[in-house]
Amino acid sequence: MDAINNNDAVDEVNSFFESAPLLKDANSINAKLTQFINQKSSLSGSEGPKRVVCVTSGGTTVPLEQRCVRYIDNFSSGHRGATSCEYFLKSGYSVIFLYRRGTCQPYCRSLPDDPLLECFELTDDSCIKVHESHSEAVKKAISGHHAAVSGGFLLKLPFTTIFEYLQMLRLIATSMKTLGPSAMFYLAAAVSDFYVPWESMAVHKIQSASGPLDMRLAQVPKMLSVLRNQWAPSAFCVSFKLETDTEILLEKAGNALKRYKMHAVVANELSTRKEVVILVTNSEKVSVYRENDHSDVESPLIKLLIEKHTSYIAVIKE
Ligand code: 9Z3
Repeated sequence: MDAINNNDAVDEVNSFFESAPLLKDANSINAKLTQFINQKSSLSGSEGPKRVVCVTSGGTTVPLEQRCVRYIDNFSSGHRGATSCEYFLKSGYSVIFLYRRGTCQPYCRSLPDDPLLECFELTDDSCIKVHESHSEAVKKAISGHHAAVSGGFLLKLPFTTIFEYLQMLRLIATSMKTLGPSAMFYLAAAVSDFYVPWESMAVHKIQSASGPLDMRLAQVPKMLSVLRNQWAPSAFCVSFKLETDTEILLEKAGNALKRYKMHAVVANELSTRKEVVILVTNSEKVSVYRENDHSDVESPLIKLLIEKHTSYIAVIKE
């Protein structure tokens, strides 16, 4: 029975990819990934290749028209992903940051919403100068970002739609397979559960004169099992579970852990997500709090996850 279910799941995944619009720039994305990962594989230490984490961040969109005017969106500011990326980098990990275009970026958290217009000003002789009140934040953003990118520790890859996200995740995961247990997936992106299959999608803008819109959404196949079983079977995998109803949060997180064979699931509730998360593993459920109102919950969370990743690598090596 399990084998039949598994085959069905694989068929659904294959048909999702076969019918998805082709990923633009797939060749250049692949080239960037190969270069980034080869560099890490060649830098092997006593525990194996250098550690690399793929952090996903932001929400995926579901287009309603092929020449898209309207789309359904998933909530995520990208704050969790961007903040986590900084903590992983600080701990010596290299990061592939798969993020939704326009969402929060690593090292930019303390900049205002419109940094270009608010942080900079024109001097009398038409030069550009950093506004005094933002100068510390701008210096921190530039130096942090520059050190990570030019040092070859951070690769940023943007997506918008569910089609782009899943195709890119597959490219990343299959490239990271060579890293074995040194690879980690930290899947904080808010991924659409439902979508309009490309072949049944209206080509042009849907006309409002046709009256109320009746639309059937198909279920996005569960890619977590494919990631675990096929794309990168030795990688350490952490997924996120978001609910607005605390009553069902832990049960859902536990189900995801078992069903998709995750190594850990981070359970969070929408309104308290910046203050507390619950780390669910096979052996325990640990509440992780931020230290105070000015600190990040991602700091203790990433520390804990890195400890678990270390034990995981040690066990696999035995
Ligand atoms: C999360 O739960 C993230 O922690 C948040 C972060 C999206 C809440 P922000 O970006 O928020 O800082 O504003 N991400 C996963 C959400 C999700 O869609 N999970 C799926 C689910 O819950 C599993 S992949 O079913």
